[in-house]
Amino acid sequence: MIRFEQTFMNFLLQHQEKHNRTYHFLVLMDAIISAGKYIQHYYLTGALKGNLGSAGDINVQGEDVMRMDQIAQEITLHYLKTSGRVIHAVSEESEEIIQINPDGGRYFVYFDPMDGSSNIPHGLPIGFLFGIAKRNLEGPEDGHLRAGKDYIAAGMFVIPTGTFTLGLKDAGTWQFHIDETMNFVRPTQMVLPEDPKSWELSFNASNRTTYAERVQKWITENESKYAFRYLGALAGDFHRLLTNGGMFMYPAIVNHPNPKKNRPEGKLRLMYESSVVAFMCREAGGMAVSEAGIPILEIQPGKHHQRTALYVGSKKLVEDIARVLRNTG
Ligand code: AHM
Ligand code: MG
Repeated sequence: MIRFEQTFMNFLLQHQEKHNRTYHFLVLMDAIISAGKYIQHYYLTGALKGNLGSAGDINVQGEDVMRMDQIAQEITLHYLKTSGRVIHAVSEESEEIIQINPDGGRYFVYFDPMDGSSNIPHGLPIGFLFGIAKRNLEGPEDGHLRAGKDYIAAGMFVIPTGTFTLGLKDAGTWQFHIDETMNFVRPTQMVLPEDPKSWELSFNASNRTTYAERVQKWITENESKYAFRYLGALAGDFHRLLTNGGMFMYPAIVNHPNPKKNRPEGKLRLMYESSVVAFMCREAGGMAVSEAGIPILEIQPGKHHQRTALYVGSKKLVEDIARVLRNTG
């Protein structure tokens, strides 16, 4: 007997039918899945084709190297356009908001097609992160930039690992694995573990002395309780977190010996990095806050490439550091 696995598309179709939703979201997700698979293919074959170098390099065939992040951007925009469902997109790879289908579209997509770029030359995991919001169907659409709480879904591919994770509004966070036929299959609901024994802490330790004193103090008091892991690609670190629990943080840099290198706003981008993992984390029972200790999902972006500090993970741990950040505990 052949053992068949449920595919992502079948899972989503059932989800849409159960909630009396239209198929527009399926069409959009089909496009995003196609982009994810195509980027995965390019990444896996990249070292041999010479695509993992930096732009300006020449590959072994004597051709100009196209940077992987440019390739991933081109692929994603192609599929978003052909879906016919996207009003406009915001991408880390494009300075401006990208108008796609302002009249007929239904969704806004915020994405980073190649996050964790320092891993690219090594072929190590990177992420394709995306958040989706819907056009205002009741009144006039002002096209404003949405806070994470207004996303209807957010997800990530961990490439080339072959996993795809999607948070659906009020319907959980689900993980899928790529199979031999390049289908994402076997939906598994992700729920952060309550038991701290598997929890891990994840932050760039070399930045540690540049964090606010209260954050440094919190780390000193708490780090010995947990294992430490850091991959340098948010999607990969967050992927571990979803199974093991704990906290990933990219705090504000406020005490750098060279003040020009301070990043009081943090490093990660709100719309297509922090809000994306915060959304998936909420749907898996966790939470995320900013340097001010307020929920990431509540932050209304003022500009599309806005940055924020990020503390995301198991509720108890994030609530604990949030009290410190708000100076209330
Ligand atoms: P990128 O968009 O330039 O790749 O930067 C985002 C990445 C995240 O994936 C990762 O968590 C973080 O930056 C790592 O930064 P650092 O090298 O400063 O630790
Ligand atoms: Mg990025």
